[in-house]
Amino acid sequence: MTKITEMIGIQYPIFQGGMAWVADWHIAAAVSNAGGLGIIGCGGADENWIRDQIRKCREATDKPFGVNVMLMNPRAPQIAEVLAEEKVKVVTTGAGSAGKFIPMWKEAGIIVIPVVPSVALAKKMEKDGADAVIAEGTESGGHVGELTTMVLVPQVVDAVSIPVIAAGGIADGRGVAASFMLGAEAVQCGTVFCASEEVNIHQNYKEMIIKAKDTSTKVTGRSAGAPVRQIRNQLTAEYLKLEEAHASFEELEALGVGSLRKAVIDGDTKGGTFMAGQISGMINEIKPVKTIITEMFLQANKLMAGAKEIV
Ligand code: TUI
Repeated sequence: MTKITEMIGIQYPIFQGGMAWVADWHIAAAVSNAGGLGIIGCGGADENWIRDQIRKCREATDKPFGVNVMLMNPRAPQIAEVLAEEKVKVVTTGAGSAGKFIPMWKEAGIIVIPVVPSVALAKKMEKDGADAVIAEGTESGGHVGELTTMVLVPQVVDAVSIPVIAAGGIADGRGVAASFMLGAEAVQCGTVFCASEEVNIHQNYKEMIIKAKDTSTKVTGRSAGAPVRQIRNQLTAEYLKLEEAHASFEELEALGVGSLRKAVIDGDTKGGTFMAGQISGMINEIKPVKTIITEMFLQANKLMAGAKEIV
């Protein structure tokens, strides 16, 4: 039991990251049914898609679940309204500042938890009325900030009074225990749920993660102002070569367009963007969601009980 499990009414203090294209109702319902907080990721989708996903998720679970809004999506304002209408239990946000939407969501009774890559944004979100923040380190897959989980989490914990959820590089009980030692009240995991039986993505995506080693991810898009961590392949090689040659924003965008769909739907191992975190190297097996979560917390509890003997 932590402040987060009590606030949301979940059994285990674990969120599933709202991964664009990957996190639809299938994985969200599976995680919620296993006692964590499943999250539907809006990514670049529109408000009709998300309304349909919320309804499907409500049919598949009677447990709390959340929705993530990717704030770089031009339709974020319309999506924000649908979430207020639907009165979803939890909203998380990423890739921007959630400030202007928070009053509308709070009025609808929604628990609002933005992802933050820095202390400054964590403080701003607290001031704007967020209920908690997810401090996400650069170990994560997808759109990343600069700081690692190890340095970001304790600094955010010291800077705000609301609960902090740790994200980035967590995929087993050691990561969970370490997060609690840093002052977190819960963890958020993405990559490990991409290697689950229930996630609705191409088998090649799952296998890319299983085969990855510690150094298999690369960050592309730094020069375009949108750094994205993904498993290296032909596309990342081409992209990084273009970036080194100071290619224009348009050229880079042309290479990346539709590439996440190519990964998730087509399983295009050469031309797809396989967003995944640095912890991919430690994930070697595809498991049911329930097994992932229960093993993680069994190990974390053992480690934390043992920690009393160390100190
Ligand atoms: O958002 C994520 N991860 C994502 S979003 C995504 S979709 C995408 N695809 C291609 C290019 C860009 C996005 C894939 N993965 N994680 C949460 C996160 N938020 N990481 C970093 C941030 C962040 C960065 C800057 C949050 C706020 C922020 O603030 C800027 C500001 O306006 O103050």
